Amino acid sequence: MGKCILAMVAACGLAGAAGATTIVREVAIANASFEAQLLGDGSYTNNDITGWHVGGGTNTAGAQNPLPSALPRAPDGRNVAYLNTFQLWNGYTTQGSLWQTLGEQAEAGTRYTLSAQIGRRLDVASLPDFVAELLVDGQAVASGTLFNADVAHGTFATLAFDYLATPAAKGALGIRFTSRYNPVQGKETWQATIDDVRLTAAPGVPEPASWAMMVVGLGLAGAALRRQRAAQAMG
Ligand SMILES: [Ca+2]
Repeated sequence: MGKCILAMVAACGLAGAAGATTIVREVAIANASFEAQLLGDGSYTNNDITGWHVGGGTNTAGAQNPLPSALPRAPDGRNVAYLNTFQLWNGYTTQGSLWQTLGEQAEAGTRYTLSAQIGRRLDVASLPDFVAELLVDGQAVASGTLFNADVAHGTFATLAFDYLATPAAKGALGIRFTSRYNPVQGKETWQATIDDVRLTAAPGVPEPASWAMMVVGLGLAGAALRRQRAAQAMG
């Protein structure tokens, strides 16, 4: 009897999960495709991207409209953002960052997925080490990266990672990209380009581990029921 109940409930539960309508929605990001500034072919801004905070020093981050000799085409629109790393004549190293706080609070139980197109220029040696982070109240709660080998010269590749918000995550959502100087690059400029940043939110579904716990729990309940019946039969 216990086994029948267990099988029935587990089947219903799984069917419910599979049949549930998952509502995925976009969380608004200001200037997510970096098109807000009108830039001529090959031109760029220096530490100035509408809707984003930019840091790191001269020529380390900005918006640009790349020439075909740098990148064949932006994945979305004409402009992308760039993050540089390089070493100055005096040995001082620079790395760029751009970030923004979103107008939405983190909600426990929601699964957030951050994605972006990451480009590697034709005329720049390598993609710098960089990290993309999802922030809650200014603190990184999840992060992702792509390495040089992940992005062919002159192309873009998709970076995506997700985060299931915990009840402890309280505060406004935010996004940050930071490039990191790697000593092997010496004095060369390395550059990552970014386009089409997206953040989606969807109701979290139980992880496989949660299903396993539920099934174990039902099994224990079934065993207790069997013991109870056995005791009644004997009495
Ligand atoms: Ca764009």
